[in-house]
Order: sequence, then structure tokens, then C-alpha cells
Amino acid sequence: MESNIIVSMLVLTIGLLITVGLQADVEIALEAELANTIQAPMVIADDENLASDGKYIWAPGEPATGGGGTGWAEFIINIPEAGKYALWGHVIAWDGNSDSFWVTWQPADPNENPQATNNNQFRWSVAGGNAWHWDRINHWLDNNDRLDREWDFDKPGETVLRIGVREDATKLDAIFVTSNTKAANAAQANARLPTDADRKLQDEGLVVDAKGKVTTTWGSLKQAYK
Ligand SMILES: [Ca+2]
Ligand SMILES: [Ca+2]
Ligand SMILES: [Ca+2]
Repeated sequence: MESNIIVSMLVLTIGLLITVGLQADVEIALEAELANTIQAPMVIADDENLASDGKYIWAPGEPATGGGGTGWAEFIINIPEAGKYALWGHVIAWDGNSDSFWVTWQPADPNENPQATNNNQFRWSVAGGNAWHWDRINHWLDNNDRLDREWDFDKPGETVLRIGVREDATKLDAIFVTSNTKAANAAQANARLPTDADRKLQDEGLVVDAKGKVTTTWGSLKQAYK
């Protein structure tokens, strides 16, 4: 009898541990201006008091004018776990001519350049606003639907996120990567700006898993990337 109770408690404890483990989301906060590659006319600009770490990226443009379609920023993101991911951008989109990007995240997405193909699956309609705010990256489809995007990676490891200019003057300050794809808003997603520790991780290519353990170094990534 007693051993039955002990076994039951053990099963319960293990069940709880597994549940706790599953509930820990992978969260990676990236500074836009620390992208691995920034291709002109996408450039780094200053917003000393308001942008995270005082800087953001954009293809410069005047208010209410068209233009864009070239330039991009690329991030090598080493994800610690297979599974589904969502992305949030910390953005400013000050008018209807300055409120979209192209987004591909390989290998979940194909190696396609939507600046050439105009494939709307990769078109992000950025929520408008003249102050920095969070917006979940979406598909902006031809029927004007904006559907939250999620990416499914079948193994952990290196991924390549490209944010391409679609309309100039759309501004990107930071990116938040999360395995929580169900959150209805940025607060629920726990979206946060990078801390000094996050910037150090991004700079050095260090990656932590959901439990805060460092799993990979930039050196090994660079080896794998060659
Ligand atoms: Ca637009
Ligand atoms: Ca524009
Ligand atoms: Ca920034």
C-alpha cells in the first residue's frame, strides 16, 4: 500500500516536472541594428532617447511618399528547440506608404526573394503608429487579411531570418522570438526589448534554451555556416 502511494507520488511529480518543462517558452530578444548583415539602402539610424539601445534600422524615406523594394537585414538565429515560433517586431510605421516589410525565415520558409517574386505569403503589414510599438509579424494577403504567422522548425539549430525593405521609412528597432504562438497580444507573448545580457548573447552568438542554459557558441555556428 505504502509503495503504491510512493509510486503514485513519483508519477505525479514526474508529470508536473514534464508539464513545467513544456510550459517554458523559448524567448530570444534581438536588437535590429545588431543584424549579422545589413544591405543598403537599409541602414542603422539613431533615435537616442526612444529606440532600444538608441538605434534602429530602416531604408530612409520622407513621410507619405512611396519607394522601397531593395535592401534588407539578415539575422542568424540559433533556435535551441524544434517546434513552432512566432516573431514580434518593435516598429514605427508612420503612414500608409511606410508600413510594410518582406519576411522570410529559413529553413521553415523557402530560399525565395519576395522583393523579386512579390509573394504575399511573405508580406508583413506593419501596424501603424508614430511611437515605437510591438506588432506580430503577419501574412498580408491579397484579400487584405492579416494572419499571424508562425514558423515550424523540425530541428534545433541555425536559422536565417531576413527582413526585406518593402516600403521605405518603415522602422524596425528590435525583434522578439518566442515559441509561444498562441499569445493574442505582445504582453501575453511576454515580448520584451533586449537587455544588455541579450545584446551580449546576440553579439557573441551565444544561445540559451528555455531554461536559461547556454547551448551553443558563435564559434561553432560559424564553423557550421562555412
Ligand atoms: Ca503600405
Ligand atoms: Ca515610404
Ligand atoms: Ca534597437
